[in-house]
Amino acid sequence: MTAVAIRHLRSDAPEFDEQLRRLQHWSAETDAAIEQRVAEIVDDVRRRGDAAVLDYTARFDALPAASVEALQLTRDELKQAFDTITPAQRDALQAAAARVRAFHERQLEACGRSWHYRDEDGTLLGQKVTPLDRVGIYVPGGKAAYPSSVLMNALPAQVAGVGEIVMVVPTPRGEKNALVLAAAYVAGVTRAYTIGGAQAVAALAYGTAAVPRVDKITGPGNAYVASAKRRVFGQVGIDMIAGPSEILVLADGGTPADWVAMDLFSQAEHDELAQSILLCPDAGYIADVQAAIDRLLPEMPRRDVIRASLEGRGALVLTRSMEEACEISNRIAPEHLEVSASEPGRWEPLLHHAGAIFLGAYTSESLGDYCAGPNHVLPTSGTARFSSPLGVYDFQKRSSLIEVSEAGAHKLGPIAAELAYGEGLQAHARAAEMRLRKP
Ligand code: HSO
Ligand code: ZN
Repeated sequence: MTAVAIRHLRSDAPEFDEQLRRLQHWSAETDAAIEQRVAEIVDDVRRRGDAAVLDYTARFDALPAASVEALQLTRDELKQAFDTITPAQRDALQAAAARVRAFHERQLEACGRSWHYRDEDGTLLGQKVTPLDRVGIYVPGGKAAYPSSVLMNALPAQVAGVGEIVMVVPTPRGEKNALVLAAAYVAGVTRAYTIGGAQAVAALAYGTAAVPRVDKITGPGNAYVASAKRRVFGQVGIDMIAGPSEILVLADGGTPADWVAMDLFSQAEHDELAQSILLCPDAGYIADVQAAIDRLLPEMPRRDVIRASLEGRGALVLTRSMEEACEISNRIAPEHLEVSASEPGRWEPLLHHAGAIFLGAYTSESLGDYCAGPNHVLPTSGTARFSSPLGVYDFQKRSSLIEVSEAGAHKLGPIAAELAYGEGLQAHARAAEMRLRKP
């Protein structure tokens, strides 16, 4: 097997900035034909409801059914799937779920609670936090059907107190993925449908006789699903639209090179378009990682995907220093950032943009994907500059609370009236002024 032709870059090269810019670029699979097709499907489901869902499910998933109800799975059926998987799988799912749940319960306490205060006039001001009534979770079929993603989407919704969690999962020819259904059981999914694609997104967004209308749709999907989510946004909330997975490893040269090579593989194996980057100030160590990559790759069942990803979008970058590596990492704003260094706490304060930061040689990104506790649904493609991991807060909304006392009305009335007259809005002004007098 030939050596992996991953790029070797140096941050002191004059062309480095341009190389970095090109590395970050990738083009989403959006084309006008997909957009057009999705628009037709969404409209059709909106108009014809279940009949349209049945037509597309028969056509695209080779899954004919007499009714959409017949494609529904109840909690009992999810439980049956849970009972068919191995005891080791059951234990692992439950252990992962317990840790992910515990983490999100902390998140609820830290930033998901209602609050209020009273000002000096006794006026109450605050924020009331309410869970969404009903959410839809899209789970892809085929090669990207990850039970771990079922946990990561459903558990924060459950912890937030969402009333009903509805899962859709395309199930070609009716061949169910027992691990996905078992994860749904463990994570508190209320009901599931074996439907997928744009038709499932539309059914959740608008509701049909059989599928209840939800308030928000989360979860990854292919180009059709992403396009459908964009199209129904506004009718319902959506989460982010995720790009290919990314890992950036910032290494000081002290971690075994095999560990770092395998961490780079672990995101590369997701997708040919996934991105794995190493930043390191030690040229000798970079050579060790290249050697480890070449030695380990032949052992990997997904070596073709890994090679395509590393050669297409990967890079081993020699930096002038760890400080500079941190600065470059901030420019990239990766989804996953590993600080594989002996003193990770020294570098962490310099790191401002990343979906998740993994500190120290023992913290493999893969532990975060499954069971450390934090969510693995993270901002990609540099969007960590302005967005956050999926969390309890994505399944809540806030209402402002205002209760003005009589003294408060006396203080605020003249201010509001002055501004209202300035805007030419008499009713606003008078509503405030009327409260300056006793009724
Ligand atoms: N690393 C992926 C999530 C995942 N990994 C699921 C394994 N299974 C998100 O970027
Ligand atoms: Zn992963």
